[in-house]
Amino acid sequence: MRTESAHTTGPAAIPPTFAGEDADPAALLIVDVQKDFCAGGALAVPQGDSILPAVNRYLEAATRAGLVVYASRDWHPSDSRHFTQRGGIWPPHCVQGSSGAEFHPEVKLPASSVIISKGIDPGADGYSAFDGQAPDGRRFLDDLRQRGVGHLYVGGLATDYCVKYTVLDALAAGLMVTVLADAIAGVSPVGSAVALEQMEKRGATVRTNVAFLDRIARPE
Ligand code: VGL
Ligand code: ZN
Repeated sequence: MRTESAHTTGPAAIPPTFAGEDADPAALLIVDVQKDFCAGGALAVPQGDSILPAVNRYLEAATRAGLVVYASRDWHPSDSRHFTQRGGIWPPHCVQGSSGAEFHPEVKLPASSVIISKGIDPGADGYSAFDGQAPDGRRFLDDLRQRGVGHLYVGGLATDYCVKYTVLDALAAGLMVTVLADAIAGVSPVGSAVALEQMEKRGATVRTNVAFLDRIARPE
């Protein structure tokens, strides 16, 4: 009995996937915190501005912990089919190069942030950051893969549209996803509650006050 149990304990008892996934680099993605989605903007999300302090706390904590920081932006051509005058459901917003498309001036994005532009195709809504591209033209998923990112932490606007579609695409791509519940706001309260349920059902973890402390490398 004693000799047999010696064969079943030790390293084999550690779930093989856990250590690997957790050791992968992580990234923070802040979705669409742009002027048009905040108070006074063309498509203001109720309470959109209320997430700004939390977003800044996460940006600071992520930078300290060495996470890659991405910021997506809605970046539509003025003739987008996403807009009401072309048959879509939204008033014009985040038109490429416009003031409303700028990041909110209070968001403290580190200079090293990778900007992901999405909604560029005039024929598509482009809600998901995974429809977007990095400044060098590479798709978001290719950039994540190149950096070996295995875990994406997500905050931003709006819970029931761009955050939701981005999170579902991230899960479909096999990434671990943590939704930062204190750093998101939605267009509709009911839509946002349903969206969070969908994200959790597909495997996302929803958390608040994430400090990324487990990501900070400590000397032995
Ligand atoms: C978004 C509506 C229209 C978003 C973008 O960023 O969630 N919502 N375009
Ligand atoms: Zn849009």
